[in-house]
Amino acid sequence: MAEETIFSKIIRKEIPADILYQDELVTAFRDISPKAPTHILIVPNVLIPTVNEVEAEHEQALGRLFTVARKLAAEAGLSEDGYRLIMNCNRHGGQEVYHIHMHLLGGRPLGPMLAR
Ligand code: DGP
Repeated sequence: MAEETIFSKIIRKEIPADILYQDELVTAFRDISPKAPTHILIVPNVLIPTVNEVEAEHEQALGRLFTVARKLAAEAGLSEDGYRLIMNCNRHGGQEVYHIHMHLLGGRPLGPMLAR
């Protein structure tokens, strides 16, 4: 069994977070340390530690990440100018919380995808 992270507690509303959306598959809440005017995390409710543990049974929840990202981006007024979706994996990817999550970033030009 994978070890739970702070995100499981946020999903269960055991600790506070600015939750913008929740359904039976995913939860979206504002990042505690925003890197852009809009910085939202969209997470599957089921604990999947990294993309390396993704299985076919997760496809519905992981697809929902995108429909919720599209909806929240539109609500934040980001659709036309654009935004960035990021999912980090393990050390080289810069993953800090081992419960996979999609970052939705926008509200300013975000610059090149990667710093050298
Ligand atoms: P990553 O590096 O991809 O694992 O991103 C983890 C993100 O999670 C990072 O941007 C900060 C955010 N984060 C960490 N702990 C908390 C928390 O307790 N609450 C919220 N809202 N965000 C958190």
